[in-house]
Amino acid sequence: MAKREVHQTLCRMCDDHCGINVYVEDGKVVDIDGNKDHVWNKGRLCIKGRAGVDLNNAPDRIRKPLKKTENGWEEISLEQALDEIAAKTKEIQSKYGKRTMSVWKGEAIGFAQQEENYRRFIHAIGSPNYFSNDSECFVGRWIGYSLVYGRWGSQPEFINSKCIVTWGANPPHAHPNMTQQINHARDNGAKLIVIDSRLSAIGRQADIFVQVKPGTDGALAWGVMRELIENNWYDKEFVEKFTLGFDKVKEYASKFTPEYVAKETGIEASLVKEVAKAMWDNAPAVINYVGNGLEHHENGINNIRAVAYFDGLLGSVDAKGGNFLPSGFPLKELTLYHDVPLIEEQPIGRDRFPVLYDFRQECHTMVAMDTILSEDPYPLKGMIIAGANPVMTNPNANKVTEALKSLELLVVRELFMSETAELADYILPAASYLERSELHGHGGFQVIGLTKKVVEPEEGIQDEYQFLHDLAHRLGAGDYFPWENEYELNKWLVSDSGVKLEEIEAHPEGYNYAEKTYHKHEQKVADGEKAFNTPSGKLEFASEYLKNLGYQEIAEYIPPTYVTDKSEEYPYVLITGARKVMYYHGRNRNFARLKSAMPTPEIELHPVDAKKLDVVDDDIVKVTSTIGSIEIPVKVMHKKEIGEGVVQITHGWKESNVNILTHDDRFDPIDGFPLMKSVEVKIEKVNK
Ligand SMILES: Nc1nc2c(c(=O)[nH]1)N[C@H]1C(S)=C(S)[C@@H](COP(=O)(O)OP(=O)(O)OC[C@H]3O[C@@H](n4cnc5c(=O)[nH]c(N)nc54)[C@H](O)[C@@H]3O)O[C@H]1N2
Ligand SMILES: Nc1nc2c(c(=O)[nH]1)N[C@H]1C(S)=C(S)[C@@H](COP(=O)(O)OP(=O)(O)OC[C@H]3O[C@@H](n4cnc5c(=O)[nH]c(N)nc54)[C@H](O)[C@@H]3O)O[C@H]1N2
Ligand code: SF4
Ligand SMILES: [Mo]
Repeated sequence: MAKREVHQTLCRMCDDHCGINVYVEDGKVVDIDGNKDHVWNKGRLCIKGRAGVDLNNAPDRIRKPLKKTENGWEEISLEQALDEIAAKTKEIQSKYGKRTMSVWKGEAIGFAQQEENYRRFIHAIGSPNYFSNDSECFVGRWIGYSLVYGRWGSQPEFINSKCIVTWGANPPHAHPNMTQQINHARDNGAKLIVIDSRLSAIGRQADIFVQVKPGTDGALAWGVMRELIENNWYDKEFVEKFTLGFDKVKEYASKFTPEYVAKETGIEASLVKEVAKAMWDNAPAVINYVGNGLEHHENGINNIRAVAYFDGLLGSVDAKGGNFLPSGFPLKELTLYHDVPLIEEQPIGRDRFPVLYDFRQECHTMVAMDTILSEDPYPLKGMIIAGANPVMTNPNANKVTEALKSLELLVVRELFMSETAELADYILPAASYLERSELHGHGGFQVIGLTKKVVEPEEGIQDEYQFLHDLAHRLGAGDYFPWENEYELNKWLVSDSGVKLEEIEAHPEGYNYAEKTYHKHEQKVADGEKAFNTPSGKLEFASEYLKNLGYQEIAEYIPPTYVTDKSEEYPYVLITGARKVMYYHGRNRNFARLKSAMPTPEIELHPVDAKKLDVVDDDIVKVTSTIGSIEIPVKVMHKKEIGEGVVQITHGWKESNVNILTHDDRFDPIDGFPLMKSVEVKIEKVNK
């Protein structure tokens, strides 16, 4: 009988990094279950967790480097692939300039060390052009919160909270183990308020469910603020000591009467006060948690900023049971922004969306495709994509395909033949998360952990670090990649922290690096430091920085275009991307055990709309926006689940790619996030 080994590591089928036990026999992953000791998931896994076995052993996994030839894909050796990619990169850089090469990292390789590796690499070879999925992911929230108090309130302390308010978030599908923490808080008496355009899984459990029309959350937030201020339900001491611009908030909020909010958002007027009262009764142990639902709108950032204001009014920022601000683990800096800023090389999108670049130092994916196609302000000729599938995940998918096809060099690092990989000149087989090793923190618990390499990848398959190391050495930038392998890099990363990598490794349940302390702003002021990491050092209701750039100084509410400029031709409002627990963007449809749970795409429709369109479940409709059409099966919802005139399609389906309909030229003006929710569409029955 084969000997069975158990390795304790972290799951990376999503970015939540649950603790797992991986069972290995004869060098092969045979099973995965939950690590009961891990601080985050306490032994629980979601349905994707065990499917890590399927991912690693998938029969359709790409195992050899592939080169596109006139006769289709040809298998080549890794050496040949790296040599040819290096030669082509040199050719492009000498012909058009160094900045015409770029990299694009995707969700599948995460947000920490792999992201920094790619930033380091592209700067090391003289180009500023680092793109990532982040310019359509959490960065809208990150910037919205950072503008207000210098950090993103992403580590809510559910367990001690007395009132949890979710805005456009869907934890049971998107963050299953976070949902357990919310449930524990409720067992301890916490109130749950859910604000969503659909009656989602968490909405069903809520004490108060508020069904807003898409893109109108800002009106509700201002309405709730008005109640708080008019009733004197706010933390005067905090506002006085730590905030800037309260008078402007007070004045602007006064317009948002419950009746006006009801008209804007489509909710009952009485709910506005109910929400405000629940917040005040439980302050400061109140969490306002913002999800993806407030991004992907033309007014996203200001709606998010408006929600972030609650942390100031209620004093919940860094409060026990509020939005906790963790102290990060002191990793060494892997990026080269201090040494090689490359600003003079005009990072793509920086002039168009300076706020995104200021805050994130990354180029904008919404500008990438136009730059490739127009060569304005300069050509972009080569791209290395790792862990992303923009053909399925970026707006205006037809344009994405056209642009990526026109590159002189497209390298895609993948496990599977994705829609984007199909367009590549070279596909390099990438190590799965079970075949590489990286550091990951759980800020809310102040712990750090190491995902371990539990099996060796087959020959020809490389982890991201090894690939960048080998390519950089071929391109004369080897000095920037001195570590022999990823493990050595990890050792270097922790070398200033006072903690050894081995020590972190010995704590698969999470290595606790710091005790939690609250209200750190108070201590900072006592120490003569700035209370918050904003230009003024205060929690900024009013932002001089934004004002100077020509944006609204306070988070003004701008109604969505589908309301202000109602279209007769495109009468429905499409929201996209509501997560389904078994899928991950375009991923996992090749795993039978996951696909059986939801075998086809679907458009969620209100029963009245279904009647109007004369359709029932599984009928096919054609959905058309101003830029494209798709066909998709119908799912008729209960009348309470979705608003009349509102429809929802989850992205990631090849046969009905909703991003053919979404817009890359309509965006939030502050961060440039694309319009992928509140998209105007028309719907017709397809007679088959
Ligand atoms: N299974 C699975 N999990 C995932 C992912 C995945 O693809 N699959 N993706 C991961 C990633 S990268 C991210 S960024 C997170 C996202 O995590 P979440 O934001 O928590 O998840 P979403 O499903 O995007 O939730 C968006 C919710 O907003 C609602 N909504 C849409 N428009 C509006 C609006 O205008 N106002 C309000 N109030 N609600 C609105 C939708 O109905 C939906 O319930 O999920 C992560 N987790
Ligand atoms: N319409 C619409 N579109 C959306 C959204 C929405 O709400 N609505 N949400 C957006 C959001 S929040 C995000 S984050 C983006 C995500 O968009 P992307 O970053 O493009 O993410 P995925 O589609 O998951 O692509 C990941 C690819 O990496 C591959 N992969 C898996 N594991 C590994 C690995 O270990 N290494 C490597 N090299 N590759 C691997 C997978 O096979 C997959 O093809 O999508 C966005 N797109
Ligand atoms: S929530 Fe699921 S997919 Fe995400 S890390 Fe945990 S088990 Fe893995
Ligand atoms: Mo995301």
